[in-house]
Amino acid sequence: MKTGRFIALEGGEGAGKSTQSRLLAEALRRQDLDVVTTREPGGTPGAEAIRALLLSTEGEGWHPRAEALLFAAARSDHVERLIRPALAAGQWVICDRFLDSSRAYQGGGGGLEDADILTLHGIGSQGLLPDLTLLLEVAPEIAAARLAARDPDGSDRIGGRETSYHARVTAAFARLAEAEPARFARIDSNGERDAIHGRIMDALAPLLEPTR
Ligand code: Z5A
Repeated sequence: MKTGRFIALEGGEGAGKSTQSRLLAEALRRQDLDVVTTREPGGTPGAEAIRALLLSTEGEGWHPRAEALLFAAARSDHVERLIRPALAAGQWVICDRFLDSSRAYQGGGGGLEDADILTLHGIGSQGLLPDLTLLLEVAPEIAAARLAARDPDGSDRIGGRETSYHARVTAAFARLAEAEPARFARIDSNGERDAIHGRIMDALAPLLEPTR
């Protein structure tokens, strides 16, 4: 039986995670692998309901600690009801954002302790980690141009935060990847979609070998 793998894509807004998730899933399916694509926050009905609470621009928004708890609760439902069953069935799970987004946004951006976010992940999701996390890194002005073209009417509650918040998020992602180079592949995500996809397939090659 083929072994399921868990791949997460991380990075700031406009890095191209959704685009590259789609291209990756198509490429893996061409290799006859059974692939599930999903996203965070979301992926199950319960987690999608929490997503609406988190990203709505109505009301005063959440305190950073409440926000972290909501992301962890959404992730818990997603892991229990979708990710673990898919992996157990031998499927490849490609997830647009996972735990490291909480560490970068609620930790780096929001000022929460990394250890507290990991504790929440231990409680909610029994500490599940991806086999590989692809960190898509793009110059801020390129990401901004992509988003301006896609979302001329503005962003959601978290995307719309000030530039300094997003700079802290970017720095936190880089720190996480530097601290755990075996768990992360850093992908230069400037340039053409197909060239970026090629870099991702190169990074994934070691995981693909044993499944053939
Ligand atoms: N969040 C959090 O705070 N804590 C957590 O634990 C989690 C999430 C899990 C979710 O927003 C928000 O929740 C997010 C982090 C926070 N907020 N922020 N910032 P979301 O799911 O709505 O959005 P996103 O995750 O930030 O993704 P995005 O804005 O859709 O960006 P993307 O997926 O990385 O990019 P894309 O959709 O693939 O591409 C953006 C546009 O650029 C699109 O029009 C593409 O066609 C275009 N594109 C993509 N690649 C290229 C290239 N190579 N060249 C030219 N154009 C391109």
